[in-house]
Amino acid sequence: MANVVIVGAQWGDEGKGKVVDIYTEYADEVVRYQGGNNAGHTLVVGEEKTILHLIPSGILHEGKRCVIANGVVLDPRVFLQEIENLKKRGYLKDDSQLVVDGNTHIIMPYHVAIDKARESGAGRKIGTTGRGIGPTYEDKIGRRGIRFADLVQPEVFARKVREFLPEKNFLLEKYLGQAPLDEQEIISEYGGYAERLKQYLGSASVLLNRTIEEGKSVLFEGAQGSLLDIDHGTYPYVTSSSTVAGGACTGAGIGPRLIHEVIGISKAYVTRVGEGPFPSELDDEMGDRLRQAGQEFGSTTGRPRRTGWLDAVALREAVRINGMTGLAITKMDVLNDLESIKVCTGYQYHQDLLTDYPHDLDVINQCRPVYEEIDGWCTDICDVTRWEELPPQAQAYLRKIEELAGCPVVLVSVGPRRDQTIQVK
Ligand code: 2SA
Ligand code: GDP
Ligand code: MG
Repeated sequence: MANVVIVGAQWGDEGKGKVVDIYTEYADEVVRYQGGNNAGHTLVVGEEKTILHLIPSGILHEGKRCVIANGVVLDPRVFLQEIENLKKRGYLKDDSQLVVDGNTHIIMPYHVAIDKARESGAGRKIGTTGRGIGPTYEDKIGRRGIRFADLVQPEVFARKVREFLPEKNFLLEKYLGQAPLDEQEIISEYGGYAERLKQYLGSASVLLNRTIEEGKSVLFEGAQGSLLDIDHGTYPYVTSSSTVAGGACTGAGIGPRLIHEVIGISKAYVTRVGEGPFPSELDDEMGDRLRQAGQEFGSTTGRPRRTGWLDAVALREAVRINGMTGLAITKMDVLNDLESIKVCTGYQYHQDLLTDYPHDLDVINQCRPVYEEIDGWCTDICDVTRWEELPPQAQAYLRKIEELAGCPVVLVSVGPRRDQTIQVK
């Protein structure tokens, strides 16, 4: 019985949805503990593709309880839409399969409006998904948030909207040049959700700790990636939550002693969407080639993702800040046609060779990647299911990643489907 945290080891979109789906088979419960519908987790079962933004990826497995824990920020419109879409397709037959913690903060229409206005204004852009994530976490930390338990009590909800909206409208109107939002419209629209949503109210901490005490297993599904973490990422070009494994404890109300494994997901190359430093970025034909071969477009916004070679400096950082016990390397098949592959082993900063990730933006922006070149395999590996069947060059690349990252590779993914997976013994 192991409780496993799955985290993105890069800047998101590493294939967490696929890997969580595989690990769910061994878990009794699956939990989202941070982020919101900025996430886009893709699962491919047979020929059917599902993209989940908010509901844990375990929902495709009947009988596995899925918990949206306190660390998440939840947009009720998106939540209801996702529930409806799942039900239409025959999933979530039993509503008790889904639980939302009462302390989960609600993404309000003003959060979305503020996020979008800031991103379209003259100031610094982060390249957010425009889903209101940052402004919602700001209000959580500023102690003026509205939580799921408030939302399902219409009077409490209305009181809080009346209390908080004037300040938001002042910001929207006077500073961001946007139309103010109507108090009554928000109260009646969201008030209408209470009836449909209250059945999902529960306590993540109580449920998860009970499940673990019963000897069952819990899987924690991280969203975004380690280098987008609010504390440890490439600040300020980060998301507003704790994306690292430690976030599972505060974000779900469990103690650190209960976590047994931390699996980091990394692509065999790197992508990033949004602004911010990316030392091994390929702004050339090779970058385009990776984007096309890997179909690197945002699962939530459709934005083209920036692409580059695997960055072992950033990966080592991710291994350390998460205390990773294993790495899953995805999208190996995307490199099938390449005669040679580069991996960034250090950064040249003036006279110095840096091997630890620098957190000063001025320093990162002046770093030049130092590469080691490795032979490609020039073979289609999409149907390989055993380590021994991988071409020697692919094995050597994976061993090189292990050595540079300082963490064993436990799983290799060679395509989007469940069966395109190699367990490494
Ligand atoms: P936000 O919206 O406040 O969280 O944006 C802040 C930064 O975090 C990045 N971010 C992401 N990066 C990769 N993937 C994400 N999810 C979607 C996907 C993204 C999409 O699965 O493809 O569809 O565009 C995600 N969510 C947030 C974001 O790009 C900013 O850099
Ligand atoms: P997540 O946010 O980490 O869950 O990742 P996304 O779902 O945003 O993006 C990963 C994309 O890669 C999805 O379209 C997956 O179906 C796809 N994918 C996952 N693993 C593999 C793989 O090994 N090979 C290929 N070609 N695609 C993969
Ligand atoms: Mg994604």
